[in-house]
Amino acid sequence: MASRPTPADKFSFGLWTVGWQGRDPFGHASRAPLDPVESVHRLAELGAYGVTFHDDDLIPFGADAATRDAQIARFRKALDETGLVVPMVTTDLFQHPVFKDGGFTSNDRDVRRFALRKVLRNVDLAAELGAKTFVMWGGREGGEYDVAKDVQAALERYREAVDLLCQYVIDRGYDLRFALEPKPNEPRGDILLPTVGHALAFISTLAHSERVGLNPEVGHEQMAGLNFVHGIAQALWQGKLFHIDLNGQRGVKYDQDLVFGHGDLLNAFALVDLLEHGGPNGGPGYDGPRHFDYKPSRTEDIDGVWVSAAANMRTYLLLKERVAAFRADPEVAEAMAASKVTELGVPTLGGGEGYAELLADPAAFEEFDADAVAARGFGFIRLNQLAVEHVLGAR
Ligand code: 3MF
Ligand code: MG
Ligand code: MG
Repeated sequence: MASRPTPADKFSFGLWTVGWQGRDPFGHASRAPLDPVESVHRLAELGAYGVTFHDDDLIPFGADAATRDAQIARFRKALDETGLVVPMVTTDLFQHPVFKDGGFTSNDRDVRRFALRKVLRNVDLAAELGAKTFVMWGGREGGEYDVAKDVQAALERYREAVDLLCQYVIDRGYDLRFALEPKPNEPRGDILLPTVGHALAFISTLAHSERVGLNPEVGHEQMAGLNFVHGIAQALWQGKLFHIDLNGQRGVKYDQDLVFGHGDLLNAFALVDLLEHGGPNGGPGYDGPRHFDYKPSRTEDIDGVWVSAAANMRTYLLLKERVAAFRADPEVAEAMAASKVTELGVPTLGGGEGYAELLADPAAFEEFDADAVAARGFGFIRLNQLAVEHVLGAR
């Protein structure tokens, strides 16, 4: 059975996750507010190593300087008492109605200038607290009406904002990178940079693209019907997995923010395998924070909140254990070879070969027996069943 989480596991939580009061579009809050100081202590007791936050999770929007300083001081004291670190900070550009048409891409220029000032202020706080990643989820960047948003101009404004923020961080000498968080919809009908792929393409246009990567979230890609493991594999392959939001989602529907593994468990198994071990042909894994961005369902009381926080970490550790057993199973190794999973790691061209040599190789074409090769099965189902049996603890 999986061991208890420890700081070495690098589990982190957003203040807004355990602190969610259960307010949804159809119902009032079902839980009392939670003091961030209490959250820090409880998360540390449960074995987390880090805590993250939006500015407004800690400091009420519009608070005066004295209130802001006092809140930060209380939070810092809790960090010192528990040893919890702040690996990531983010800015709330979605709750206040001033951002109802977005922050960086609002049609209203004054709002865009205010949004940038809000983020710049929070970037300073992130650097002060030692965060290495600054996440930007543009939840309100988007629209409902195609004729009301010039998407090309919005992308120009988005790039203008990210370029400015990068320049600021470079000029201040902060050891901080940005991670964009794609999401297809909710709260906007359509959000800009809706998927990992869109965000990667956007990043390639930036002035300081090396400083900008991704913070993909399990449920966000799954809301778009996409395979999260494929998205993460590509982000890793491009050196862009700067951070990750782990949670659970059951298919293409509203944003559920379930506990990690409480959605597509087999995909979660493959995800933990990829993060922990990298690809089976030596592709990179991930050593950053295992950050949970979930919501303790509205049905739970405060005890249920802490049960759910522990459940995220325990599920991850159980999957990590199951994945290790899968990787160590000789039958799995044999099935992977039989399925040619490892043959995909072999370059298609031989050393020194180019198109001329390929054209001159009769085995590649003239003598290639397509029908005979087509008759061979790949054995993927046997391999997948071995994975299922490891997940179920049957092997
Ligand atoms: C919404 C999210 C966001 C982001 C957060 C971090 C409120 O679906 O996932 O959580 O993760 O803003 O930047
Ligand atoms: Mg989310
Ligand atoms: Mg998220």
